[in-house]
Amino acid sequence: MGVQEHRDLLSNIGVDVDRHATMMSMGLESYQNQFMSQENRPEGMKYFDWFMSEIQGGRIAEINELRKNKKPAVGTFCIFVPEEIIVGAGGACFGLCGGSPATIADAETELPRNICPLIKSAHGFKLQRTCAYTQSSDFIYGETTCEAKKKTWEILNKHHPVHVMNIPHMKREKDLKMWKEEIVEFKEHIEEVMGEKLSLEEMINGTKIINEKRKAMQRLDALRGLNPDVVPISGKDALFVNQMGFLDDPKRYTQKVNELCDELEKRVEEKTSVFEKDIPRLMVLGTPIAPPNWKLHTAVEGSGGAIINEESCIGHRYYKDNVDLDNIETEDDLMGELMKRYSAVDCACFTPNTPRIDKILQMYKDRCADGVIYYTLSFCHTYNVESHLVTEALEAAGIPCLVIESDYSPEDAGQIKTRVEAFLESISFKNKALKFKSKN
Ligand code: BJ8
Repeated sequence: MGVQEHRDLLSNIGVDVDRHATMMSMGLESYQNQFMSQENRPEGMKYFDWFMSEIQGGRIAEINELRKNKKPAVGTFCIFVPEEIIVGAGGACFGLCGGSPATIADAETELPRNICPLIKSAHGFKLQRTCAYTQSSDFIYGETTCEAKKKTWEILNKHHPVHVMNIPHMKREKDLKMWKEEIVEFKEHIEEVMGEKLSLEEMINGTKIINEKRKAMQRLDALRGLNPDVVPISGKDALFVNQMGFLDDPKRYTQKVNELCDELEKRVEEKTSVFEKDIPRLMVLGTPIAPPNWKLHTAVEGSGGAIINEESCIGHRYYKDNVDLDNIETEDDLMGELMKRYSAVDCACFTPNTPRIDKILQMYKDRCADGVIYYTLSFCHTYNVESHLVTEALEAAGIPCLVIESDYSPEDAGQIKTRVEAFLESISFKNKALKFKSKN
């Protein structure tokens, strides 16, 4: 099982198999240490442990089987790419955002040092040929959300075909009109790859599959965060499940997340928690947390806190909205509903982006959280600058907040842990004082 069994396939798609095998064995070891050592994990995590072992093996074989049948395999970097259309075409859509420090030095041979690590890590994977997903993609779909990304596409395109979707930075009527045209163009591009037209039924079918996937993720979000007395799954495990949603087959993934949720429902009923009672409940806000970037969750949950939600693109921002299929009669109706759904994404690349702040305050209240961590990747200017507005609103609402800016290097792990410990201590102190006050 795993990459060894698929060496021929990996070599055929241009993976540097020896370097890839070394990287995978390090990744698996890190996963075992950080995830499998947790106590009282739900049984349903066994599937995701298995998926991790096949992440660059069995799943890659599945994707390449689709390609053999002329189905599109599309690598993406953003939740703005309408995966419904790719899945409707019978193809595979997968995330390529990098979360590893191991490829950054190679990336810096072509990219400046002072840009976001997510982009550098992914670019480095391409230069090293150590990501079997990148190697399996017929093309990469980039977007124009931030400066680092949109200029990187021009360089990445020298190594792998990249198409770019123009995402507006405002949401005025004229911007939304252009956005809808971009979705239509995207569909036409997928048709070009397939060599045939996509029917409305196929696209509706793809949308139904992805709606079901997002519903399952919403269910997991509710179970882990909306029950103030019990945390039935660790934040680290829930994050991993969300991360795998960008790689796994969507139908199988939905089934496995729902099975996990059935188990979590029982845990909630029986008040089976993976953490001690009264543990500080934290939300994480900010930039995407791509695998294997588990640094923050490991620091928080190894210091006596529980993460009950990620307000991030690998998290709530991805699954919060579904596409309304109730009144679709024509392709134009569907394109309009896709545009509506995608333009509800509250990425910091938009100006203004006030709905994000209102949403965060509501999420905090609904989850009876005790504090938030605003997490940005270094050199992510949009999320970094927006942190000022978000933290101002949090402060006005009396919500404890810790801002952490970090990259993928392990060097600041100790410093992050110390800051998290101090933050958790102050929350515990505040909670104890409130309890005392309410008793007297
Ligand atoms: S919708 S958050 S996935 S753009 S690459 S913006 S971290 S500097 S990923 Fe994103 Fe789409 Fe928005 Fe979500 Fe910053 Fe880095 Fe840019 Fe990034």
